[in-house]
Amino acid sequence: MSTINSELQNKLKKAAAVKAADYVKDGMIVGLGSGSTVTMLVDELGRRVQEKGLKFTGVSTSISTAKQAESLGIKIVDLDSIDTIDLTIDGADQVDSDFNGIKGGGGNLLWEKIVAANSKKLIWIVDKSKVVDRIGAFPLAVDVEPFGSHHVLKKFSDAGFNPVVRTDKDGKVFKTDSNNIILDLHLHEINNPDKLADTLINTVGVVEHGLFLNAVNEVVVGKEGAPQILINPK
Ligand code: ABF
Repeated sequence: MSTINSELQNKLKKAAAVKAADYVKDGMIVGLGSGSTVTMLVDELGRRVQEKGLKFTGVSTSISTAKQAESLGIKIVDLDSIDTIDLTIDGADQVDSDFNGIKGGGGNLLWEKIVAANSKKLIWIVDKSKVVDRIGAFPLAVDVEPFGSHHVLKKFSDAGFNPVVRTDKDGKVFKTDSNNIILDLHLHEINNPDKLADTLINTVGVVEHGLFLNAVNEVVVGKEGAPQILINPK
């Protein structure tokens, strides 16, 4: 994983976000992801709503994205009020050459996966540092029901997943928008993501995990020069 300074990273995130905004057309229902890159996307979409009269409906993957979008004049509706989402644009923590990704650094992976599962097309916007040969160096977030979560923690620890209960900046246990907790697995590398995904989702008490396997259709990569569009052939 390449490391870049935060100033350059933000520049590259913004370039990817602005490029992805071009995919949003009048009348679309658009899933809006979470994280700092999507925050830049929503800012750009808000500008186009206000200055160019862009008209679309948003479905948010987090309370914070919904608040930001509505403050910019973007209409947000509940996922259950629509049949399907035309396009979802979200961020990612890592994505590899098999179009497998790790998401959940922001703790919104459950709603992100639900929105993605109800979308005709899924696009991720990342800076070049997120593109890796093999996912796993970024801690893998697992969304866990609080009731009995210590038993899940022990199971993961016994399995060698090095689980850590996520805490917030005040040292309190982090709670998701669904009031669940997050266990971050420090795996360093993931040799068989499909097998790991099966193990995690079949662990009683796990609600969802941050492995998004072969789910994304396109990845817009902010890099020096024009953003690169990676298209998943599968
Ligand atoms: C979100 O985007 C999360 O799934 C992921 O952790 C985050 C990436 O954050 P950022 O864009 O701030 O790097 O969808």
